[in-house]
Amino acid sequence: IYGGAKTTAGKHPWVASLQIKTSKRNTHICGGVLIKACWVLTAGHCIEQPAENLQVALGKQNLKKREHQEQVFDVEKIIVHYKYREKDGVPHNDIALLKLKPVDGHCAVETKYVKTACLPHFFFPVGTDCFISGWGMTETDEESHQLLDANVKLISQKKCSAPRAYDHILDESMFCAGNLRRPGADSCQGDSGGPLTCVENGSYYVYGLVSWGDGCGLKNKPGVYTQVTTFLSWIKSKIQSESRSLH
Ligand code: 4AZ
Repeated sequence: IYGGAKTTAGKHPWVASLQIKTSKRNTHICGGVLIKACWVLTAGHCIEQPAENLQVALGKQNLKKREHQEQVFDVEKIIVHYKYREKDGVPHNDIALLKLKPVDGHCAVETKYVKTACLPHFFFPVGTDCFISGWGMTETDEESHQLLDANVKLISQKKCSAPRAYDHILDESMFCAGNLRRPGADSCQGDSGGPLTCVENGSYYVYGLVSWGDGCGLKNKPGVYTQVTTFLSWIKSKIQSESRSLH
């Protein structure tokens, strides 16, 4: 996160760290967001490993420490969207579901530090102030051990498709957030798959997933996010069919 600040514990309890398990230590590769006890949303481009090599850590603040509030799960199944593809270096339909492997019959247990975010069943207006959070690159050119967050504003598709911004690149699976004129806060490498949340009536909605952008924190090049509303029926059908089937 560029232009961010260290979060207080429990401020973004749906944020997940997607990690590769290695013999030495686990390495954070992407963010994610808890939407149901056994289900985490992330970006399609985050999935380059088989499920056996991945784990999901919930309730984390400092990635370099073992924390009493953390809940760590193996991944039982990966479902990358059937229309996910990378074209000219740009990810389209950049979304995937991770099914967590239950421990003693249950996945995430709700605590002050681990909670689900709501799925958005409506659109937030352009200009809405929303949050981004993650452990990705900062303006000092290093990944953060501490979870950082920042505020970004939703930008219209028309403004973000202007020649000086992302001329003709955006489709309905994407939207931009940030500030075109005065860039400050932005997501960056390592934040991918993590949530952009917007608040309505005190509830936090996962409105976007960190997807891509031309650099980080650059003028006229805001962060681009996966539009979660576009994938609501896909998300619900996948979770339902998985929960219905017996294994
Ligand atoms: C990346 O490389 C990336 N500034 C993620 C987000 C943004 C740029 C790059 C947005 O994963």
